[in-house]
Amino acid sequence: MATALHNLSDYDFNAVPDASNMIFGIVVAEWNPEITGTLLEGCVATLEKHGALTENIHVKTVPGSFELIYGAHQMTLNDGYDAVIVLGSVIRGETPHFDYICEGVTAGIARLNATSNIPVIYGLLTTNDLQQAKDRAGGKFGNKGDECAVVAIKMAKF
Ligand code: DLZ
Repeated sequence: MATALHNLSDYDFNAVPDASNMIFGIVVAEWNPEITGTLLEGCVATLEKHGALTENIHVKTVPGSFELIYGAHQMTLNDGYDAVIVLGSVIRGETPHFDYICEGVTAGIARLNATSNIPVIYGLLTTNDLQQAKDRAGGKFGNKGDECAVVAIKMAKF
């Protein structure tokens, strides 16, 4: 059955809700720290820009991106969070390890989104080389950490 047609002007796609009453968990991977550190800085700064209180942004580190799944799952079990954000950087190497990690993390986070009561935001950079990662972590293509913060706020309000 066709859905009712709404006016586009009913929606403001650019509006970001106020985050001052929201609590966020961030899980960040220690692999490629130059990249994940910058993702984290951007993410926290953007959450705060939209009103989140510093004490309501809880950061935990995990050794590598594969552990983001476990870390995020633990945070979803904690009643207090409005959204969880995972931040990692996987850089293609000489072995198929890259594909296994990317596919594993992607499937794991997708599954958490389908089974948890809160959204889990996917901030995993998957790049062929370090320069591509830098371009997306505060470089010419912006900072994926900033984007994840805005997505987390919007999804927390969903
Ligand atoms: C093993 C591994 C490799 C080869 N590359 C990366 C990477 O580019 N980025 C990342 O975050 N983690 C990497 N890891 C570590 C795995 O994510 C994981 O920590 C280990 O396989 C142990 O479970």
